[in-house]
Amino acid sequence: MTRNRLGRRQLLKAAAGVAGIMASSGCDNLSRSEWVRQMLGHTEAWTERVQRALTPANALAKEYEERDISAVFPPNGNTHPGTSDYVAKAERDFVDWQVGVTGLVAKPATWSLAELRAMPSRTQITRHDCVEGWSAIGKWTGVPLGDLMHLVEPLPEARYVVFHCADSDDEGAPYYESVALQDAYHPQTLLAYDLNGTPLDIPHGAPIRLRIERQLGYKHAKYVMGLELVASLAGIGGGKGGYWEDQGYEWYAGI
Ligand SMILES: Nc1nc2c(c(=O)[nH]1)N[C@H]1C(S)=C(S)[C@@H](COP(=O)(O)O)O[C@H]1N2
Ligand SMILES: [Mo]
Repeated sequence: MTRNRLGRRQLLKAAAGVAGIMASSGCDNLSRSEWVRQMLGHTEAWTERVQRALTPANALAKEYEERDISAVFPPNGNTHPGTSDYVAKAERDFVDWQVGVTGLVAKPATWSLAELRAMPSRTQITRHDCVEGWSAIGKWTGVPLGDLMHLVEPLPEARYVVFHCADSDDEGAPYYESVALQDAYHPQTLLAYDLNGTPLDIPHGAPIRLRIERQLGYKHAKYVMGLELVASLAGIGGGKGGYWEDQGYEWYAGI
């Protein structure tokens, strides 16, 4: 399929251009730059359409070998939620932490960390790519999000899964993310609780964080406290589907 490959290469070249701008200006400068924000807005729908057309919905991200695992997986963004509630739960190794699924589901459910750990798990060695210009290879273990979706039975009108996180920025805006319900069923989309064979530490998102391996780093929500299924992203946070998306980043951050 030479034509597809060519198209994909051109697409990746265009994406690399945007990533280059992001890397050279840094996330913070980028979010304040109005022209970049507008450019991202224009390319967004196009990017999702083109990428979904070129890549089958269930295509897997590349998986690596044990020997490829990075010696250091740098933490990025918030590295501690810092709330008294989170601190209290962390001190008790999250034994009384729970995550629930609410919103447009037939059977809302809540699980403890022990219950999640008792479910069938998947382990995958993948490369994490951050728009700030670094990447790292890590081994993630967790519950496939699709398994949890089967348990809660999404209603027909549900289109997105929203991840509510424990951390906020300096102005009190909470970190949150969202993905298409379709991508929740991708086999490499996990609620991960182990990194490189040990329980997630606080900098990397304890007790669970999202892994969504065909998307960029900022989609991988850490400190997940609750999931919500919705028909529209309007009315959540700034309405663009995620903390960084509200600052102008693309919602569909496919790689
Ligand atoms: N809750 C929360 N999730 C988050 C972030 C954050 O600041 N808060 N940063 C994102 C970004 S930009 C990246 S690159 C990854 C970093 O994951 P790591 O700290 O495990 O390297 O987490 C993402 N998920
Ligand atoms: Mo990132």
